Amino acid sequence: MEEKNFSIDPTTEALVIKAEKEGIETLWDRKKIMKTPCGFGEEGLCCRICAMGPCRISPTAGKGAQKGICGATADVIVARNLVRMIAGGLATHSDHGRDIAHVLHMAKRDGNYKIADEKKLLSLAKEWEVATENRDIYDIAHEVAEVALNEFGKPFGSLRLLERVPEQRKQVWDENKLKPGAIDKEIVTIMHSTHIGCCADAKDLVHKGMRASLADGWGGSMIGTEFSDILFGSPVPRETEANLGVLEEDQVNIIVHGHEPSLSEMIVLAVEDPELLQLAKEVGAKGINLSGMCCTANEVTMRHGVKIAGNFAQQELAVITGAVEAVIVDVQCIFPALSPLTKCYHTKFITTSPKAKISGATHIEFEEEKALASAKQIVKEAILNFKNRDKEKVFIPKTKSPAIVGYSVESIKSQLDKVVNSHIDPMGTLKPLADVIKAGVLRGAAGVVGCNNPKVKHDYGHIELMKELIKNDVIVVTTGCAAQAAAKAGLMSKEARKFAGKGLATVCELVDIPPVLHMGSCVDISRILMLVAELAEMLDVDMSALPVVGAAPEWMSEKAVSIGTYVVTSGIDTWLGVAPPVTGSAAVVDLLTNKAEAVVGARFYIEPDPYKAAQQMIERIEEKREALGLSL
Ligand code: NFS
Ligand code: SF4
Repeated sequence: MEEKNFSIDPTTEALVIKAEKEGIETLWDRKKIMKTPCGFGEEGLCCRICAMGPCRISPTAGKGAQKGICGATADVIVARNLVRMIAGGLATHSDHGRDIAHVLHMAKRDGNYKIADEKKLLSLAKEWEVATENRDIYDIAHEVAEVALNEFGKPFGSLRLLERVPEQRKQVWDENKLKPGAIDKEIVTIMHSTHIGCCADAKDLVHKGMRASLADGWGGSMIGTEFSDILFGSPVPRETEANLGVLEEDQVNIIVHGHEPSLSEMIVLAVEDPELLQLAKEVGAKGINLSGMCCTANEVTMRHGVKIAGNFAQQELAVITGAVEAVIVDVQCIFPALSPLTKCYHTKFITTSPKAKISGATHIEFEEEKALASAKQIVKEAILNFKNRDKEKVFIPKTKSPAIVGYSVESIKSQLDKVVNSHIDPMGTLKPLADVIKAGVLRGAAGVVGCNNPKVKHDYGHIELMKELIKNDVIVVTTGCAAQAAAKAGLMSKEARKFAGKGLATVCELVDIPPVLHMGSCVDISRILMLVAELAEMLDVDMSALPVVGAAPEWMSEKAVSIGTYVVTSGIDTWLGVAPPVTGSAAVVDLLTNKAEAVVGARFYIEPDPYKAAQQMIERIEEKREALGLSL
């Protein structure tokens, strides 16, 4: 058998071998069949925007087609394709935010959805000037939800959450006309401007993309995070376990996969239902074992400690264990491949969102008004499926790692309170973090986020980069599938201090945190933005001056393009481990990896080697420290 070399995760290799024996394909097989990706597409040089085309521009200057039939140049085609990716990512994240706002809008004291964090709701009400005196908390919630829902389509003005941005950054955006309007409008503007015969200026297109991206990070995503916290509670540190070894041989295994916590929160409640537990016993199972994949896993692990089955590249492998009774999905990052795959096993593949029906799956529409009843029905299906499990086909790898998750900005502050002398310093701030950065005990901070992508060895990009950074006293915060990679690799356990440099290890000891902090799902990168914003205010500098960097070593989705862009536009340098499809235009590459810095104080770096990327990130951090006059 040929040697497997596409993952550093031992469960992945073991299950791919099982799949091969059973004649089952995985993403790596399909990748092989795909052979080399289309060169035009890879460089962003293929345009399918109108039916005169498709047009493809020769990547060699002076040879072959240099323009589309309409005359669009490589620069224009590449820029249009790129900003359409941003619009796609922005649409996805912000539609998630909107859905959660709708859930808050229908929250009721005696309903399925209640308010879990009143304090956060009241502070948001104050921020948005919603009256709170002598009002029922649910009335306040509904009005706050309405205000949020209006952010998507308001005809005038910029987004309310931009008020959270430090003054210096606001000025940068004002001066460069980067403040986004209504969230939906930003998406529509991109779709309009990239229509045949509309905007044909690469620089202006990229500018539109940057502006729109801010409506993701400081708009839709932030609404998603805030409202999820209000409804389901702001995360606090808690213990969990990660990797496919969390599946249990003698229990009904249910996996929630997708993104919006409105579904998974109800499943969390449903699996604790005494009647359903009884039913599980009746079918011969010892219990119901819930675990998660992708961002849904992040949402429920942050708030309930639900175990993490794996990240994006492992979704098929979970089914291949033969031990999963149901994979319950809502939206985003769900392989259509799960549909035929689950048919080879006994696994029920249940779609729940009208936005994501998948042919071959069982669709049980999740009706928010009767959320818990819908969730119970879905769980019941899974339990009844236990009897169909073929014991001969079951193989659950033993591998799993303990992890501490749940680092919202609030919980990071309360951890930091452990080292505050309350007679001198205020409690509940980031000051201790700012102090150790100033003193050089920590050199800086890095956000390592994003997906898995078979162009990179599974989890290798994330883990090697994180290890290099923490070894060099750079604290790492993470979300999404990168966070799950870290949890699986043991970087979120207290023992992981042994991988940290002396300074970081000391901080971890004193503050009682792991060196890599799980901050949630991808919409929760808004938490990272708030963390950086508050740190900038604390040090009274612009966000771009901080010794803070970002990276997406294994990114693949349009959402990631939008994220990377809003992170850079927010003044934070960002390293990509996979090149985006822009290399067909030297001008666009120059805008992103060079010229952006003069405008927003940050730029993209493309570096597939995690060691080199770490080195560059550390150098950049040291440059920023020097410019700030911080201790060397
Ligand atoms: Ni983020 Fe979450 Fe994972 Fe990538 Fe997909 S789950 S929103 S897009 S693959 S990190
Ligand atoms: Fe070709 Fe222009 Fe149509 Fe694109 S918009 S397909 S470049 S003619």
